[in-house]
Amino acid sequence: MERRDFIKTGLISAAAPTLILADVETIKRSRNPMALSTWNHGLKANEEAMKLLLSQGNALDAVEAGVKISEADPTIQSVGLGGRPDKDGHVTLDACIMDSQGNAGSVAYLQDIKHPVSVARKVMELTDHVMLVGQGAKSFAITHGFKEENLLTEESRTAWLKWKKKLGKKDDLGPNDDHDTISLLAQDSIGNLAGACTTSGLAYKIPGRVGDSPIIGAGLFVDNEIGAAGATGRGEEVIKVAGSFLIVELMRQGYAPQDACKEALGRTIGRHDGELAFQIAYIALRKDGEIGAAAIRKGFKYALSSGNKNKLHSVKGIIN
Ligand code: SD4
Repeated sequence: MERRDFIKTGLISAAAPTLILADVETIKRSRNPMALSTWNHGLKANEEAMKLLLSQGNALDAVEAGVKISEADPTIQSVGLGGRPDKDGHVTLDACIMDSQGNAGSVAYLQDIKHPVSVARKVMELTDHVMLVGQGAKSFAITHGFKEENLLTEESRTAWLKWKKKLGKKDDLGPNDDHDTISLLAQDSIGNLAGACTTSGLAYKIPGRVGDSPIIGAGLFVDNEIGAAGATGRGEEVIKVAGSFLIVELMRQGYAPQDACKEALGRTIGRHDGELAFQIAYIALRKDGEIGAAAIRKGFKYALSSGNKNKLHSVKGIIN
């Protein structure tokens, strides 16, 4: 039973049973499946997600299958295999997933497992926890059949070694503007929403650092009544405003998805005087299919797919 059905049933069942039926019908009525994701590689992820969505697959399977394409691609250096490592050369991955029932699973600081999003899904479905980190997450993954493998490709290793050579004694972080985290939001043919977010985090981060991507409400949030939102960019700043949750709540209050994304960015911009040296971008998908996307700085792109269309769109930055 949908949460909304339950609420409706609880509130008005005695008075107006026909209304309840009508409402269930509205929820179940068929919709145009859609996939919305961050960055250029979102196109391929959407394509995979849409294969499922267009054959009556559910949104949860679609978002998982979609982002797994990015996780498995060694040329995408901010997600999964081939991700840029931390300061010490270790690839550490963060991911989360949410379904239409408000269930959530997440892993952080996971090493040597190519598909953190699938481990996150297992956490959601097989445990009563939401988040596993580090060695615990890895042991859990191995117990559930995930293969241990080296995720540091030669290309990422060479780039890391080059970065290390240039590193000054006081530097703690590497480049922070090289973002490509994938957040993917989808709606299936019965109107249900789901989302996934997966990343190797900031390049050359301090070992142990976890960003927004595996944090429910920061990197991703889904409320099947209202909509879904996902983030990419400087995770610390997304966490501080609970960015994705904020966007869904703003949509609940009546903000259009686009305005909700901008307002969430405004909260961050408002915390900083003058020049912002980092990027954050959000995407949002409202229950009725309207979407929004906004970024602090220029350069952000999102991929939107519905029907047989799958297109990349550029977003103007709010401050440049
Ligand atoms: C993080 N949000 O770990 C991620 C970084 C990112 O593409 O988006 N990279 O903070």
